[in-house]
Amino acid sequence: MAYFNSINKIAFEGRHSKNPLAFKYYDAEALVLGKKMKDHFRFALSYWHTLTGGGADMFGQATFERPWDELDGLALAKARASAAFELMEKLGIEYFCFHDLDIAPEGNSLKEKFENLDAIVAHIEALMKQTGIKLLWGTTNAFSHPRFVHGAATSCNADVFAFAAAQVKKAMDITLKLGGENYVFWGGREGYESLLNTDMALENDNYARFLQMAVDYKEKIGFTGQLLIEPKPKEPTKHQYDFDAATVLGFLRKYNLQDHFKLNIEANHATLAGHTFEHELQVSRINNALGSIDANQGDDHLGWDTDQFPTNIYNATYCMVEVLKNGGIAPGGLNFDSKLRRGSFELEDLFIGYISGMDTFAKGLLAAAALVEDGRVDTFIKNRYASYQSGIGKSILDGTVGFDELTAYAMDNDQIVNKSAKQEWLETVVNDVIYNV
Ligand code: XLS
Ligand code: CA
Ligand code: CA
Repeated sequence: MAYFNSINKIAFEGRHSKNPLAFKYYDAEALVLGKKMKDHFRFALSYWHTLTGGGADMFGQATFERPWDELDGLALAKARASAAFELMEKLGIEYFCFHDLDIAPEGNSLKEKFENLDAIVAHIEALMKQTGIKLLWGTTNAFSHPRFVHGAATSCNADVFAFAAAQVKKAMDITLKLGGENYVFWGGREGYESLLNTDMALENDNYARFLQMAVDYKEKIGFTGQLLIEPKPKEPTKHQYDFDAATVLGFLRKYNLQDHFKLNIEANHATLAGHTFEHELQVSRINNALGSIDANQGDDHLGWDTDQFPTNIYNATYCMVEVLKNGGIAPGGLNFDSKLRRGSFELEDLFIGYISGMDTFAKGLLAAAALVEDGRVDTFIKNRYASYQSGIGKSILDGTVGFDELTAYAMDNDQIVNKSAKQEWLETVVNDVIYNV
């Protein structure tokens, strides 16, 4: 059964098109720096916002009008899966990602939950075969149900730790069965509200124990995909353990897990942490840990995780500069961890949201490629550090001097001359490039 009958496959019509249901910049097969646009991104649909989100917020009920909402149980789950694949095919999106809870009903026991998952996975597998659409990553929702009130792997209750482990095991099995290329851990409720009731050291150790079990299980079942951790600083808990990229990298190194995990960086999680998106991407990249990207944006005037479809071309440009410098994002991708505003409740708004996000990133990719080719920014950065290419700077890099030698050098060179950082000029270079692509 088709759900979007009035909407045809979305075509690329070029930048002068005024058709809301057409791409203006995203031309999947077009080559950028010798690679197809679609392969730069590996765009993925996020199942939770797109299929299960209804637009409810803490003050009001769901508003979205969805034809599958008449159904419930497994029939609803199957209808949503069929709708997801129709949507992806029409948008030309080749990957999807999901939480276990997004695709199948919870049931009344763990056994029932697993049975529901098996039933729906068979349906999804058939849709994947039929369409050629692939799984970017699977994950587990270990944060919504009341049992996770105190966390999952960091819960004070060992029964919850065990339940979460069973859930992750099953979700990893499914990810393997569906040929998923990554498996994501987002900390959900792994954090705390008050130290008055929290043993932080034990919670941290347990979180590491849990992740080590996931690594062991991955090896046991022969899952060769990438394991990813997604940093987020707050929401739902006040102090999330996976605060930002640097915190997660420090945690992984403390527990000797750094060779097994890369990072899934989300745009608005970066801004909630007080960083820019590109900061988080670059911290990951220079630590050889950039694994995948959740592409969305927050609202400049709201301090929470609004998960909006990305429209900010500067952010998309800086993001794609990082992706290009990373040599691409595969086996990760760019998933739209984005949802519609509550007032955008019509079915076609789903298409408009994705088109807008894909066009924003396409424009960002073109600008990023132009910026790299233009070379003015990279050349400026290189020259800014020229003092390390010879003389005393080179000795510092070579490790041939210490405080004594540097003091002797500084005695004769204490009249320091610095040069301007030229930020305003560099910002006009970026504008110049963006305006002209
Ligand atoms: C929540 C996270 C979540 C993860 C997957 O803020 O973004 O959606 O991506 O659990
Ligand atoms: Ca996310
Ligand atoms: Ca988010």
